Amino acid sequence: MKLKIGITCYPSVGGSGVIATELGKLLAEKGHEIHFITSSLPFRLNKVYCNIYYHEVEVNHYSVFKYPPYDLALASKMAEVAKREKLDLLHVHYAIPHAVCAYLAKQMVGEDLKIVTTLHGTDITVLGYDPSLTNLLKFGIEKSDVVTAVSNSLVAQTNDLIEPNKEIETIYNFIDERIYCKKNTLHLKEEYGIKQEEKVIIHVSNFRQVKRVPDVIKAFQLIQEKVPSKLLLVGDGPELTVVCRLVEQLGLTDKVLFLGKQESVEDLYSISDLKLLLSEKESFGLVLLEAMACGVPCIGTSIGGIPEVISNNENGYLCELGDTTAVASKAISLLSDPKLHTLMSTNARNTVIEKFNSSKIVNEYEKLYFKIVGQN
Ligand code: GMT
Repeated sequence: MKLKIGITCYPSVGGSGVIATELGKLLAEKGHEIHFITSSLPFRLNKVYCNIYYHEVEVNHYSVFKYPPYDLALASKMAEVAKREKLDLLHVHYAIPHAVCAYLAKQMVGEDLKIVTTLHGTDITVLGYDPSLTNLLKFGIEKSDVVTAVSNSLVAQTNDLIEPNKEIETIYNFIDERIYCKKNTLHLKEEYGIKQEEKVIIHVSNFRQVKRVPDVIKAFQLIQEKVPSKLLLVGDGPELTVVCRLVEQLGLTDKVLFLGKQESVEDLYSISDLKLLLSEKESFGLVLLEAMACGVPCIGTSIGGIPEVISNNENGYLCELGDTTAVASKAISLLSDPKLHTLMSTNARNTVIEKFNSSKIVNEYEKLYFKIVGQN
């Protein structure tokens, strides 16, 4: 049986937008009809798929309203599309506002419209601490037919913080293994002025405070004293100026390359030897999977869902938050031992193929959908 699925996410917000879009694309490849109901075209939806439709949520700016009513416009669009296209379900990413909007749409359309909500972290780890929103968050979760979260750690955190009267199931994130794999992009090293014998360390994020990018710089300072290397910083965000200043203060300007936002990060991972993700909050760390799929071992903090992705000493290393000396020491031994590096690199790719296999994860979502629409 083929399903008609509405998908709502923040189309331009990092990992959650990526997962929602990639899931839609893979479900469409399996023959389902996908309707994205979002404020703009999801940024990974970059080619024509005959069974993927995009419905833009438009918010009119009436001078009488101080705030444009995005949430209501979204709920209304969800209801309109669900009714016209006879959707079986809405799969929304983020409880607030998307699950609440979906519930409103369901009230308008009827009980047959099912709601699947996926929690990605920021909704819980930020909004969950705002007492004015906790009850709404709980409501959105409880009114969904099925709720999933991207790691066991996020399930536990949601249960602790929100105490919803609803079971939350873990469905891990995934990447498209056909796109994320090691490519021959060695020419990029030369183009960036990196010597072939220099090691490349990479960090990719949206430079929010929680990503602790200054820790990446501090660890790199220690690493480059022992191992000839360059650091690639990919992404942009509020902390960028702080990071630039720190790089200058530490005299690392020649060794740190600020690449800004990049589309084909797999090309950059293909010239990288190590990835650092030293966040203080991270429900999963999708960028780890992207790197690991390209055979790049990672060092991460033992925070949130990161230990569910990095197995210490097997496909990378885990360090305590803020312990940049430990990060550097692990990095130096890994980068100085080619045999160990090859082993970790193979293990990293295998972890993605085995534990986070995209067809396996998409099947898990599909199974849930069939269950709630009554087709076991
Ligand atoms: O990390 C961010 O700032 C973006 C955020 C998002 O909403 O896209 O990422 C969250 O969802 C990703 C996809 O599930 C996870 O891989 C990230 O770990 C998670 N971020 C946080 O928990 C801080």
